[in-house]
Amino acid sequence: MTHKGIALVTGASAGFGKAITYQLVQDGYKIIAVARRKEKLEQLSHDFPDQIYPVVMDMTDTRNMETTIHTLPPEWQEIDVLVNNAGLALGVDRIPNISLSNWDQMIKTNVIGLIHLTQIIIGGMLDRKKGHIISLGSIAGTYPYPGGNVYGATKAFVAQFMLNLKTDLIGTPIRVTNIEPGLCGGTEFSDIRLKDHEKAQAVYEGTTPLTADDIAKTISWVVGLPAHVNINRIEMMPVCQAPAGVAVFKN
Ligand code: 8X3
Repeated sequence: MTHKGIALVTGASAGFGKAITYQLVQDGYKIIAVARRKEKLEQLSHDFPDQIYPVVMDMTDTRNMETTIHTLPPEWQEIDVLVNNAGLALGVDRIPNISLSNWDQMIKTNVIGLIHLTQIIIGGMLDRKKGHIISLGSIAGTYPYPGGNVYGATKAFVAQFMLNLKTDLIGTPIRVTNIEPGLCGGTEFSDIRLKDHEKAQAVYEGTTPLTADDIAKTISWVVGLPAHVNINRIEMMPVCQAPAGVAVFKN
């Protein structure tokens, strides 16, 4: 069966990454599904054995990244779409009551892992004169909120990196898009962030948040646009959310 191309999705084993993987399979792509959790990846590739190639990789282990990508089987080497989805938030405590190791882990995954993987994959895209790099940013990269500190800063980095990437790549056919979602439910995001299931559930009480499928459908649309159309960035929120929050301290 012919396919539309190969997409590499990081953080593919759950949440946004899993929804993006299934959506792009439906769209006719073959997927290199990257994640740390082998068993979860095996479930994905069990569902679509011909369309999904699982790769166990930790985004914070940049030493092995290049070898992992360059030793993919020959039929999986020509990556057309890179979806930099892997990322996490840890904690909502305010400075200075934070964990430096949480900060380091967010920077290693959301920033260092993302830029290394992008740099490793972009060379092949340029050689083949074809490619689309999509990153998952966040509204937290634009709007500050209490306890957002380094998480928001990593997503501000991603937003600016993607704009600068687009700028460096002018004159090439490579497309570059940053997707910036707001409140999004039904994933492990808040469980990982808060390390407390009840508190994580409470984040979404009384709301109709975005879903991973909403994000996947948006990516499907962005990827499916004609080759001359580049969506630079998309900010998405559920209807129940608004970008207001400027604080005034009064005595
Ligand atoms: C996820 C959205 O609002 O929790 O990045 O920062 S938010």
